[in-house]
Amino acid sequence: MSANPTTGQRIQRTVPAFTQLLLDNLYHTHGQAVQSASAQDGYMALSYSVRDFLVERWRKTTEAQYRANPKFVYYFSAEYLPGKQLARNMLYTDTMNVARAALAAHDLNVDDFIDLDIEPGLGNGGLGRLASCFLDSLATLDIPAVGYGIRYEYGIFKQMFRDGWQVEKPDGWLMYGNPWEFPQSDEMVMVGFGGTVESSTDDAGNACSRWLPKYQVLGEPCTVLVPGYATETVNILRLWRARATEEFDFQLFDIGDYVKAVEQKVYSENISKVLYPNDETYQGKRLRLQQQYFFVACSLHDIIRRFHLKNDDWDLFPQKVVIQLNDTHPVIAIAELMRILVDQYGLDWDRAWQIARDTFAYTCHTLLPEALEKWPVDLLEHCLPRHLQIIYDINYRFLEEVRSRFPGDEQRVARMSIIEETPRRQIRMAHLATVGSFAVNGVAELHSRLLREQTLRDFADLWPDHFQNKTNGVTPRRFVQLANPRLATLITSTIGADWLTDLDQLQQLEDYAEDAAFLTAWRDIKQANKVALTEYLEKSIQQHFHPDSILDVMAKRLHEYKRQLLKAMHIIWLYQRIKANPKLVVAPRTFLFGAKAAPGYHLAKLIIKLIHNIGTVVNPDPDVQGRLKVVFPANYNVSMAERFYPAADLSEQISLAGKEASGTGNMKFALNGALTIGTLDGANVEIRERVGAANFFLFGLSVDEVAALRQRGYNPMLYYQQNTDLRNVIDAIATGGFSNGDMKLFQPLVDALLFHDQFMLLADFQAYVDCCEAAAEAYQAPDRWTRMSILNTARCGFFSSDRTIRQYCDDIWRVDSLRVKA
Ligand code: NBG
Repeated sequence: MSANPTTGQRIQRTVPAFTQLLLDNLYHTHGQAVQSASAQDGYMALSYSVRDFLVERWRKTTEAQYRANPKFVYYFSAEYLPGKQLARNMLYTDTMNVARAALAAHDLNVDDFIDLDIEPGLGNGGLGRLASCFLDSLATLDIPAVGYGIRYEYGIFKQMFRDGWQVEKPDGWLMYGNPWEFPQSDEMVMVGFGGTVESSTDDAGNACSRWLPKYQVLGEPCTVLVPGYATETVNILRLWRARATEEFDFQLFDIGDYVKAVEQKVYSENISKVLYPNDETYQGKRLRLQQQYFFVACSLHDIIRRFHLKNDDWDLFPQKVVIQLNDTHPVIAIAELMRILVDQYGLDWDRAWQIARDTFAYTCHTLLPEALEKWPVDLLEHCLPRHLQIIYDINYRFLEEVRSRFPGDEQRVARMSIIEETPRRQIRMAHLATVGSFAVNGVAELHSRLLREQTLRDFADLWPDHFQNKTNGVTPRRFVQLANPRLATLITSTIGADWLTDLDQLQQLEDYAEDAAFLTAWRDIKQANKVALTEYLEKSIQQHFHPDSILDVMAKRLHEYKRQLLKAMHIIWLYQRIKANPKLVVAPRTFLFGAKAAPGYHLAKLIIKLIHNIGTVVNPDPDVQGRLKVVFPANYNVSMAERFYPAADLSEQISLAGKEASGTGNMKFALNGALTIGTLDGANVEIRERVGAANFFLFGLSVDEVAALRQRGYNPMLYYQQNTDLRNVIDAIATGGFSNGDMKLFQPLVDALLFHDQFMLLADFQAYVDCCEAAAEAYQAPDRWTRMSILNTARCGFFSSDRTIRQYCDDIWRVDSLRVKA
């Protein structure tokens, strides 16, 4: 079938047309004949065919955007976790049914191809997934937007378990090709590194600077299409890939030094080679700084090119461009834009600064000091000497402003400076971000308040209007419709399909919370989802859990502040109760974990090992009689998460209050009808407010109580001494109860608990155990539990990322939608 040259339209959504398209793509695009096609060939042909539908919309979107010359949102993020794309793209192009029918005619099952789709692991956790939810909502709301990031050749490591220990393997996700990206080498960008700065004076006597980089690296954009749901808009995500300017050095090659001949190429291309697998910790590694600069330099170049397509007055820039900085990772962009405006385009400093400051907005995603990036001054001097000068200039002017507002308060000046002087001279990227942006936001009410009152308090004193809150959200398309089709079907047949783009509509489900037939249908779906999950686990890791047991799930990155160890301690507590009295009536429970630990985070890895060892002791114990089960499949990722949410009964959100900025898994569980057991932390606070205190299992210290306890002097040992149950739990770990008598293995965990307990597990232990008991008790009344479950879904419409994005559009970005005509 050939394209219609005037409309570009060549595809129709009918089974014969789709069949033809598939064959055409298999043969012409992929170069394979039907007779010899493998499953992978079929997958590629199917993906290309679905992509064809997207391309048509993309062309239309690009055209409409070009014509309208609107303001664009540019989302800068070092991480994205888009999840599998084939099923999503089929849903969004409405091609699932024709594809299924076309394939069935050849005895092929569309689901087998969906399984072959690879998930890009270009992020660590919540921050990367949030970026992908935001792109989804931006397109769905028809907002002109482009995401920018890095095309890591290796994403987040693949996790395996060997004897209960985490083992990491490289994630070669591009091994079999990627049908979802368009490499656009004609739009390659040159990026400099290192070198020196040349100072001179222009004809008018003004000082000028020119950066003379030591070497250059090419950035090649790979464009991924981001469709909106139920709209024509297809936005793009541009991921930059580093390429060497020279393939090899001919002179060295000629004299036979083949390794040295390609050295520069290897060095350059290392920049986009691999994602740093840290979550909430920052490592001052040069390559990481190079990655950050590389992608923002490429992206700014691209943005300015796009701006100049239709505009030439720089003062219009902030009216056409808003750049959202996703955490501190892209913050060097502020200095880069200043460099471009001042050094390359000759704008005077004040005008350039006005433009930069009106263009950037910054989202902070943490409260942990170790996650706030700081770059050593000498490292910057070496890699980006001109940027360092610019940062000094920004800081000089900024500190003048602080001094004039708070005369004589030099301590404040030192606290607020972009440069930290001791123990080592470092650039505080969060300060640079705050100074160089017109808005700063946190990601949940509580988090935004703590940012204002603690982390960035001095800045909030200076510029109170700068600070905002934008509570996170999640896309209901992926996390309800695609992940939980049974529930989605029930919801749509009950209240219609509008909830998918207007999640507040879920409220209408409240009317059915007393309807016996609806309750049964709801419960049956949860049960079916649990059965499906147990079948999947059986098949993939030969582990089974009983679908009648309470499915209690803790799935998130492994970090001490998230307190997976507290969950482990609860399991041990339960086990000890059963051992003490095997006839005790306890509700059967399955504890399901999903978590990756940063490869260098030893305590986190030890917690993984402990959870595994608890499973090895508890699962086969005849006294337990299958009433407790610990399951911990390896390699938790977006696809696995999509299997967990629909099946979960209980969602564990048990971080120490004041540590989890927001959480987004908490929202996904609740939307799928899981009840939360949690602390007053991050977005839990808002979830509880919405679903109602009666439908949320709350425990633990509040932020204020944590602060007061620390003030008084927290001594974990007191709790250990005073609480027998707690002591028994810790003693069992310490004396080798879960390590075949080895008293050394878990000693670092025991010591951390007894002598530091930074995250106050011991203080919250009793409250947590009691709350778990209350939840298990509540589960015994199925109708009441189901009603609570329905109310969780019905009242969580607020947590749609569509709502979050609308708020960003109205309060920060000031952008309008641009509807693309069909
Ligand atoms: C994470 C927080 C989460 C939050 C996500 C998305 C970082 C630095 N922060 O609580 O820990 O939900 O960001 O905002 O990864």
